[in-house]
Amino acid sequence: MSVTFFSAFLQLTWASSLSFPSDFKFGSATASYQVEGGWDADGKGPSIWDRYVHEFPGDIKGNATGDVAGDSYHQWREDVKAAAKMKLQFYRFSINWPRVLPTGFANEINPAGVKYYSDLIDALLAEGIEPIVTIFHWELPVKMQDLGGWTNPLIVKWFGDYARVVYTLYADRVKTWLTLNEPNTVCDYFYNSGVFATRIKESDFAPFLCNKHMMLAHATAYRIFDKEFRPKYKGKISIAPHALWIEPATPEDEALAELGRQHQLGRYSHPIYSKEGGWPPSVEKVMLEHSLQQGHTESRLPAFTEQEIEFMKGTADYYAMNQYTTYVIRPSKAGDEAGMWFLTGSPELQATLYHPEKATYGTAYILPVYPEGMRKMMSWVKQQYGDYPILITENGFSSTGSQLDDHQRVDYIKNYLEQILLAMYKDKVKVMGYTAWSLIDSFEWMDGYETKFGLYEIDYNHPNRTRTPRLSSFYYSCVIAERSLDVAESCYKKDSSKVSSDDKNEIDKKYSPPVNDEL
Ligand code: GBH
Repeated sequence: MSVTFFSAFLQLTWASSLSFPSDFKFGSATASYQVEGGWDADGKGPSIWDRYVHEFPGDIKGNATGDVAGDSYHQWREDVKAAAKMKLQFYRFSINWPRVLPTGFANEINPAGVKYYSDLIDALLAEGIEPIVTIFHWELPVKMQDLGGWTNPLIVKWFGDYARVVYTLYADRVKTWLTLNEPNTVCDYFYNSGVFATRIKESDFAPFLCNKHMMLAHATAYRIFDKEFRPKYKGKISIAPHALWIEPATPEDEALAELGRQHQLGRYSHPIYSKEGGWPPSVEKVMLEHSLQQGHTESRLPAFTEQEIEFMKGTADYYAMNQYTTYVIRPSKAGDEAGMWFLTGSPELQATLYHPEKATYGTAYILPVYPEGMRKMMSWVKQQYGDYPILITENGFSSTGSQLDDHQRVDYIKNYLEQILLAMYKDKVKVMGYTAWSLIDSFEWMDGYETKFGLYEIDYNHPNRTRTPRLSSFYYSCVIAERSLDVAESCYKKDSSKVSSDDKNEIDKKYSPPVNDEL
């Protein structure tokens, strides 16, 4: 047992176990635009990301685009192989909307796109890996963006139609679904910062219209699944918000911290998981007061009708969350700049956000490493919404350069998993499983390819985008094999002989690498 392991080991032996229950599942994830490439292959339509990276290359580090990325559109067998080598129990990937529906609308389907995901699902199932599918991880079809995107109420219906197509194609084999990835990042972060693919900076209305429509779109997709598909195919469905934990700067700031949590996560959870439904009352109040003060006649947080509140209530079978980080909140002082939610603060909450003093960092400065936030976030969800089983749908560490010996990523995974064990054994939180972000290096949005999250490295100079396991993939496969954090010392060391012998194993023989004909 390594030395770094010791402190949490002590805490956990108190909690009696470093082992995960037999029904706890381990997986890893990617998102379509971040890994697929094949941006205009075989009848795919353009998404806002395709348009954005071509029109404004200077916005993104290294003028990077996702045109080829990890080339998973052609190299997906290598991804299945990587997942199989670690003996992942599930692989979470997302469907690129205009790859299946070129304009976004359900009247025209792209057969090559349909086949791509179908083949991937079949190959995963053949390896005993459960596919978990995210229906939307940010690639909005351009036509829909031009019609207002997530600020247009009609998108609720459009998304429902798209979801129905996807269920019709894959619900026979996919049993765990996520409607939207990080609706709060899409609505709050993107519209408040004006970066990212829409390039629209509008903080007064867009975040809140988008919030409302994303909640209704999620609920629509849930209701369609529940009524038209669940009776025949079974399955579970949820939504995966960015669960940023918010700590008070001082004990006196706890009420503000609670308001911050409701503003960050409550607006995306309360309509679904609370008994009364609708917006969190504390946020509703602050938004109304602030809007009236500004001279508006009603709240900028658009109201739901009674019918809509009923329609959204209970539309999740489990609680999914992406959990990476923790910020600290304090009341804004005179002289503070008006903050931007959820990076530096909020004018509505008159609050300022900053990073925890104790935090450490990977390459992504925006995501301070703070493992205790994981346990606190999970316990908060239980306390707020009751005993929904929780699936951690993303958690991961960012590095740069090749770094095959990624000890920091190993520590990160271990430290966060310890906190999950504490949440389970000490706080009695029900947990379904853990998803390591990400299976392979990927196009890291504004950070291009410099920031890497992969358990597998991608060689972007190789035409086939070769995948090479990092130490973290060995470590993670040890944890999966042992179903425990009490793993052999050798799991912390990269064994180069293991890499080469692994390359000749059964899984490799089954998959002959396809030739990349795009390059
Ligand atoms: C996740 O969001 C995303 O779901 C995933 O796609 C992504 O790869 C992962 O983070 C790692 O970043 O580009 O500099 O403007 C976590 C919350 C909020 C983190 C938005 C990155 C943008 C930073 N994300 N933020 S920047």
